[in-house]
Amino acid sequence: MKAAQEISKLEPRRNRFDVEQVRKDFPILAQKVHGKPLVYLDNGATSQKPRAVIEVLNHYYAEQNSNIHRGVHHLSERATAAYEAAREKVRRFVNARREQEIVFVRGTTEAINLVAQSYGRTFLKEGDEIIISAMEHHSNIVPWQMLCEQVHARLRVIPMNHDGELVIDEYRQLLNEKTKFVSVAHVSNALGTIVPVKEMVKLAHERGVPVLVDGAQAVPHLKVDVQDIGCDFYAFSGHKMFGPTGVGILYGRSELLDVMPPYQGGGDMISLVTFEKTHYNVLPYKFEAGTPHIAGGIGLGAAIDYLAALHWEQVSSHEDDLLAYATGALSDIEGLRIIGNAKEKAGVISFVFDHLHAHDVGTILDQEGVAVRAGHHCAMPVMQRFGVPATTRASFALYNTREEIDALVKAVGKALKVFG
Ligand code: C6P
Repeated sequence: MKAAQEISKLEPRRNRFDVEQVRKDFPILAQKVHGKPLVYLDNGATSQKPRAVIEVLNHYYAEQNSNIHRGVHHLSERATAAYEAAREKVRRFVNARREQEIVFVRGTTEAINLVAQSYGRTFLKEGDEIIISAMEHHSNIVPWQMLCEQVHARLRVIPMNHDGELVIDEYRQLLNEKTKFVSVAHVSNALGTIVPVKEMVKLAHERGVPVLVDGAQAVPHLKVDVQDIGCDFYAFSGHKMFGPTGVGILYGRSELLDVMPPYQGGGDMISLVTFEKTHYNVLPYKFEAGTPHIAGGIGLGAAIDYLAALHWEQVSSHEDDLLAYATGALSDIEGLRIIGNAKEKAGVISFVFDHLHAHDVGTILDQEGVAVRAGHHCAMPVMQRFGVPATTRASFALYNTREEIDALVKAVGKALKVFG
């Protein structure tokens, strides 16, 4: 394979996506770390924020700050309108049928816990089975294990092959009359695998089994259409798609949300409270107890506006180019092994060296200004499947460049020199 720098010279960019212009929208990227230009390749953990989002957050606190759904005064009405406008932006972003199907939560983790506790505790019972996959993040394992303990259900796991792809035939075998729920990631955070969720939903629905898709790593990379996927629930976090931390979304089909009890009790999720009985609010407020992350919701709306102004096809082809370029360049390094070689992948590359710990690699990379994640990526079973304690993970976003991948490759070379 050609060296990274050679590929860079030989193959001009295939699209007209102006990445330098995009980079100017993200002020944090201009800084130096340890005297080197920051190369931020830890987007799977959290993405950076465009100025448009930062300004909306500032503006909210400087000009609009007020509680929502409660006040009769001007500021409260403005804050409520901005928050509800953000809900509509999210609805359009994932193509949900109605705003009532968009529940603001803290993030993917809370969304999955909500479904496990509300739907799961109501509709699952002893002997029932829940299917997840071998590539799940802990957030899509532990809530189901907790539910299994509570209702005495059983967790079944779809295996994956050595490339990090789910074995769909095994999934078919696992689906049976005891299956009462399926919950799978759309994109693996540790491997980058894009999972054929539409096909998997179809197979589950043939048996009347509802499906939750964990979209945490999908929304920054793929055009998500919940109606096309056909899933019953779709969970994601704002902070991985250029929005603020502390806010995320649970999309749920209203037919299911309607029959689910609230997850938490408190203000805003009620229509009438007496000491004898409480009547719950309508959707989606039934699931939104307490004062929400108002600025976060509005900021997430701004992140969606930002993405909507870009051409999705160009963003996709830029990210595909980065992934192909990085895969080629890293594969050239002697002793480096990429974990996760699925045919369909989003912008994530996990790699290991047999005699070098991922944390040591990550530390040297940091000295070179290159930010990656090293560890188990909250997906310990994935590490166990591949027999490694940890990987070094580079995860890309739309503002990354081939030059940054060259810097990554150079820094990995330095780590190899340092640790012999
Ligand atoms: N993965 C990573 O570095 P929260 O923390 O709720 O925003 O997202 C949880 C989560 C759920 N599912 C998947 C597939 C994820 O990747 C994550 C978060 C980060 O890979 C932080 S551990």
